[in-house]
Amino acid sequence: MSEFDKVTLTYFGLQGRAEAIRLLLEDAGIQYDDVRITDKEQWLELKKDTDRFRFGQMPMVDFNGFCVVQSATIMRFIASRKGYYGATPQEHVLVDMVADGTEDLQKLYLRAVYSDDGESATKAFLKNEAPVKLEYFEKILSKANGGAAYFTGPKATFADIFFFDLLDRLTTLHPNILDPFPLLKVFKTRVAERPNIKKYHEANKRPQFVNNPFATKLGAERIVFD
Ligand SMILES: N[C@@H](CCC(=O)N[C@@H](CS)C(=O)NCC(=O)O)C(=O)O
Repeated sequence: MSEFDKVTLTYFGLQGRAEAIRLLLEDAGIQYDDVRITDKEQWLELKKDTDRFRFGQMPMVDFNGFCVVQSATIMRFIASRKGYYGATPQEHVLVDMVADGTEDLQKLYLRAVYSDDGESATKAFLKNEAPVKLEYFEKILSKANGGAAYFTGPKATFADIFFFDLLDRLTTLHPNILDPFPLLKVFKTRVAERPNIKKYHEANKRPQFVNNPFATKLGAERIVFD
């Protein structure tokens, strides 16, 4: 009996913090039920179940009765079981550094898109903060086989998939944001071309909304720069 015999992901009907988990499950070829909560009352009822939703939040993934919350913890659990966490202790640490760096950038992104002055805050983020952070990722990637593969070398890890998902969100808003970062640009294509990820994207199974459309107008729209 394995935790992966029956996997159920529960989240809102959004990409949001669940999309990197979906991508990892897809890439690893793990079958899962994708439960998308769209009714507020239903969520408020589920939120009370703190045995399963320990912090009253989603995403939550039920691995055959083992309920895990916190998106990064969920990815780390899948990664450690399915070979997406590096081959040596040093690689493992590098994977964690890239994942934690991705979370830092994701927090800046979320703060901008969900701020009251969403569009101008997001413009400022995409013009100023994001490129500064992306430069660090470009350099880290260059250190692994000259950027010819993934952040820790030839094999993709959960950090690659997590970072890819964030790049996808950034380029949705600002299609040219990766122009100064040639390695990141090719990296994004490399991950998108992974067979199971490609299949998932082509199947049009992704939730339509990147972010909560009731809390921000930003998500699928491009930001228009002057
Ligand atoms: N650190 C948590 C954050 C989870 C989180 O903020 N979840 C939000 C949606 S992205 C949520 O459940 N909001 C509804 C609520 O708090 O009632 C993670 O990474 O999973």
